[in-house]
Amino acid sequence: MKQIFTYFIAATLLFGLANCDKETTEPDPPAPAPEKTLVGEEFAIGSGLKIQYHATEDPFVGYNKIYLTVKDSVTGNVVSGDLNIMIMPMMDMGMMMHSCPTEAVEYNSDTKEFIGAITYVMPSTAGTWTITTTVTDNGTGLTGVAVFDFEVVEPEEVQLTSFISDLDPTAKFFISLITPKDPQVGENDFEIIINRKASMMDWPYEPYLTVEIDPQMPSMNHGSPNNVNPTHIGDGHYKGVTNFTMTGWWRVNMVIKDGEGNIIKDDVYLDITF
Ligand SMILES: [Cu+2]
Repeated sequence: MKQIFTYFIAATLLFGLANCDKETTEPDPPAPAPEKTLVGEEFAIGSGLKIQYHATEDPFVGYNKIYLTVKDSVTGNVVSGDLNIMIMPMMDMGMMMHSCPTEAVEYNSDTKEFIGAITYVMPSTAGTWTITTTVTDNGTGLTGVAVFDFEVVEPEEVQLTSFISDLDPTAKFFISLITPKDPQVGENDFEIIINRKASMMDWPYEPYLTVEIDPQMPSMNHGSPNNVNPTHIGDGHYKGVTNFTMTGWWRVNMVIKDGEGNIIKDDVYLDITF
């Protein structure tokens, strides 16, 4: 009898612990993915296809993730076949034309979308943006070109900053904010992409830099502990952690060093207010 009772106690304890464990490890529900809206829809002349350009925000100066859906221009059915898509943004400023940084479009078989990125470097108030999208259907061998033109706006809070190297007046860099987009009090993933303007048409990403961050609240004259300097994670993306200890206006100050550790700029920043 005593033995059975002991088992009973043990079972109760185990059950209790298991229950307790279950309660405390229940994960927070994931934040809902931002809603995507249709930015534009154009026929890819010559291919029998049309392309829809979706984004979670209206096109803005900064790093824009883009989601392209390809449809049969007659039936309207989503085409998920073997396609290649190239994007070429161009800004016509009257006296001159230039492109901007892009990320190669890749197919996501789960969502049947072609996902890439464009970093618009200027708003449409300075000229006209056109995004030439070339789609090749590897099945039929047909190629078509769709041209998008829409407004690119300056966001309320700057998402892209540029600077010229203190060591090389010909080297111009662009830093774009990727996250946080929806900052919270506490530690936030801080991700940026850095590109160099090699020419009007060539804007490669920069993988060899060192970035040191120092978030400050200028209005209250304090910083925060436990920040992690962003390090290169691939394709010019640098990821670290910013700790925002309260809501308000934060200035993430950055010191940028070259591959040898020489400071190329020590007064760059991105403001994040929430
Ligand atoms: Cu321009």
